[in-house]
Amino acid sequence: MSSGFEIKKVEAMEILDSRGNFTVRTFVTTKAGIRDFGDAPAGASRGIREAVELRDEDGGVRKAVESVNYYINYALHGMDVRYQKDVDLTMIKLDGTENKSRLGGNSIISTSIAVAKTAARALGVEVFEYIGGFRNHTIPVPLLNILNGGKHAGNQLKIQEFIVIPLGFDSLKEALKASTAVYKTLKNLITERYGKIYTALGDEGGISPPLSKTVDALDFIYTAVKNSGYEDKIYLGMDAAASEFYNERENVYEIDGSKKTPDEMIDFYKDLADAYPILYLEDPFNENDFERFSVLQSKLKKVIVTGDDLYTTNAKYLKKGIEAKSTTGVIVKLNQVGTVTETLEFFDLARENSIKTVVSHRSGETEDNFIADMAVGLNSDFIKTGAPARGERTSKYNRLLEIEKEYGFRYKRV
Ligand code: 2PG
Ligand code: MG
Repeated sequence: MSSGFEIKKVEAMEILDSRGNFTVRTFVTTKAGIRDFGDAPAGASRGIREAVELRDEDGGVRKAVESVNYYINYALHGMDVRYQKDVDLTMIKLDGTENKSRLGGNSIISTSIAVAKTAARALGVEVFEYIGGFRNHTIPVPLLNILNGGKHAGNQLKIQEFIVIPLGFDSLKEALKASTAVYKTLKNLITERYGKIYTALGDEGGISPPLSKTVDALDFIYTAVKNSGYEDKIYLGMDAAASEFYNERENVYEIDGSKKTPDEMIDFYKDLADAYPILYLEDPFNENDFERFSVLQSKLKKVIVTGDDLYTTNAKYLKKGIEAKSTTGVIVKLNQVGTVTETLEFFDLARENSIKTVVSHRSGETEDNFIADMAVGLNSDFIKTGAPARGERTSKYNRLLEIEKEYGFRYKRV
């Protein structure tokens, strides 16, 4: 008997991402004619254990589109969109590789997201409700990357992201009001010192001034926080993305004009955490050094040391991190592992172990706001989705504002 929830067609196309690269958008249509889409985002500072993004020689994603249109479309035909796990396992099996390199992580994740959104639409519920079920819903605290360095910028800063964290507000709207005030104050401070040209926006909407030292960036941001009057409510964070400046041959980190041993890096972070109200530190070491993460976490008890490239949203590696007590936070990125089902498994494992969750965008994004619904649905602690600027970032913030206004969920306390 046909229920109408069965998949009639899975079809992909090439669309543009926020860096002007092509990426995959996949549409799923049910027999009842319900249709929705999912997009594959793209990282620049990728972890070595991530699902493989299938790319053509000329940078396009036609091969990935073909994966969807032929193999995936055929394999999922007639399956029920409400059976997300079956759908995802079918794609995993069809791919047959450890890192989804045959069909492509981008083909699989865009389909997986499209299936989830189509199921919600077919059931007539919001995407966050569909994902969350009985979980409490709250609006996650945003980690706003307002100053860019590393691979996302053209300056000399080695740390990739300088983040502000608005805590203790009554709503996301209030939190964003305060954060945008800091963002604008920071822009003014940079304009005064270096000129307006350096307030042009980087990949994630942060500014990228001509700074070269980590403390200088923190100084500017902290001054902006104080000048805006939010010293008691806005904290700081960083994503070092340290694999990008790790020199494996010499086992040193090349940062701030010097070479630092892993032990010296521990002191480096400790000094920064003593000098500034740092609450969050992502990927402070290279992606294989589970032990150093845990040494740092044990020394900086108040800081949420967080694994991104360390885990690549893969439960297998998180288990290792839990054993080593590597971090008290995890980044959750759908396209790192490649399916919604595996992402949820990873999320639940983190939750069961009282690890803070950060649902995250990629530096290359589209206007798809699925992660906003996912963060609310899963009751995530944080969402990391860039500066409060550029459409592909604001689409997530605006969806959160819409959910907050419409449903009145409370702003997360962490
Ligand atoms: C990160 C991400 C997103 P990318 O390292 O956390 O901010 O960057 O998407 O380039 O890996
Ligand atoms: Mg990161």
